Amino acid sequence: MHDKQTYGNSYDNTGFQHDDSKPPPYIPQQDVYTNLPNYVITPQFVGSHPAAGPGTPYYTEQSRKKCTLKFTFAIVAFVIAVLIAIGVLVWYYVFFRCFLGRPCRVGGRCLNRAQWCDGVRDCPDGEDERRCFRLLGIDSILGSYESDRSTWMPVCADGWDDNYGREACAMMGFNRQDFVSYSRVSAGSLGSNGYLKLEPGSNPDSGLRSRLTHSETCSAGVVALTCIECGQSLAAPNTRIVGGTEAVNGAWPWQVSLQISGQHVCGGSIIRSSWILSAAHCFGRNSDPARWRVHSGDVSLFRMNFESGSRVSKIISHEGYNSGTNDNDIALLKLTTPLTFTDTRKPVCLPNDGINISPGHRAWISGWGSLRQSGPSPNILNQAQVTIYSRETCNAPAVLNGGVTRNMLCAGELQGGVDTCQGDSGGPLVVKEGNSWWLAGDTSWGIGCALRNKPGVYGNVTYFMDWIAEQLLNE
Ligand code: 4AZ
Repeated sequence: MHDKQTYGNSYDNTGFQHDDSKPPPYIPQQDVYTNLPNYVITPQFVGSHPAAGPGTPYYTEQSRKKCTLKFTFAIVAFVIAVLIAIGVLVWYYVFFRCFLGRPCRVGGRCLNRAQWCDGVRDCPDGEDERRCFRLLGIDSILGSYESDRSTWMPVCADGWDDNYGREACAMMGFNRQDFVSYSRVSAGSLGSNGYLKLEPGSNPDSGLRSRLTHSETCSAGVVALTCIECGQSLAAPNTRIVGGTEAVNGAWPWQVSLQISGQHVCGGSIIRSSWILSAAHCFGRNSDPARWRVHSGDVSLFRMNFESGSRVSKIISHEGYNSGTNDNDIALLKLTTPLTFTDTRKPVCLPNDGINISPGHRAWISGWGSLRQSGPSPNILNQAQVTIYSRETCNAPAVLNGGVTRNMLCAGELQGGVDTCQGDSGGPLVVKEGNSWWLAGDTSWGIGCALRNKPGVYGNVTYFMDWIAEQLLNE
């Protein structure tokens, strides 16, 4: 965590090619093959024309016809090859792999859209009935995917109870034991296209999704769910602080220290009692779960290291992580034994759809990373407030020069002086919306630390929500 402005050397950004390093554009030569006068000698005939004898011209009417024929044949062959390639691609994506959405084939054909989230398991692994529920906005309103209309709709609270709530939460990858409660709230504009409502008298043994049918009206408000108590801080600062300051216990209770042989290596965030979210690049060289310990529940590394920490049973790095570009820099750690939550050890909320993480929004970063580039690291957790910038701002040539992809989020202070640094990686970037703190990013990369015009880059957690749900559901 940086608390001071430094103007050290910066790394070259290799994620972008200047135009002048690209090959020049292809400029077609006009009429190279057509309209050739008879006496022009084309290279393939020089000295090798079979009809050419002493005193005879190299180029004859016959050879000109032959040449045109060859050329026509080449064009036809090329067009056929392109058509075959297009045909293979269409077959591969439409019928074999399924181009969009839930990739599953039934009877050799890609599953029809109307069969997603219709309550019937069509795919062998039930892929078509996964990700059919999600939470919307700061109220965590339950939404379900309506395949007939290809849209998400709020669930009406008519006939709802806690057991349905628990089931919906479990289908989104939450633990049933973590379920807190459901409440009824006003749908507002969310209900403008109608609702999904429990059908009275539907078979209680069939899946929840198959019991929901479309309805234009809803008399009891819509369902809001607290699937886990999350994002509650005892002592988060509420004043603006420039540069880093020391955090107090309970301010960021989701912050963990990921260690190897008693040494802090990376940060991470508690998202469930058995799951830590961190950055994939932390595990490039150290992918063996047995080497890692997860320390939590205190701002002091020294005090935490009196205890042995939690063991890790599995490390899931994003399969699309690219160490060259830092694309998809996210990982999940499964703990051998679930954590017991306390005032200083609690999960952060994962971002619901519709949580405001837009440019200009203020966010907080925390970590035990170095206090300046190549500088010392603190024993006490540091915290700082940063501004979220748009991808356009960050991708400007003078800033991060095109290195920020859709699955990254960029935040800091353009004037420099506040930033994450080495050792903060994997740790949280959080925003407060409503009464809760939401995990917007995981610390990923940057050019130096706290340099002017070099904000830090974070994994965009919202972008990875489907990936996260998939990993939690698979376990
Ligand atoms: C690092 O080396 C690192 N300024 C993390 C974040 C930033 C720079 C470096 C962002 O882990």
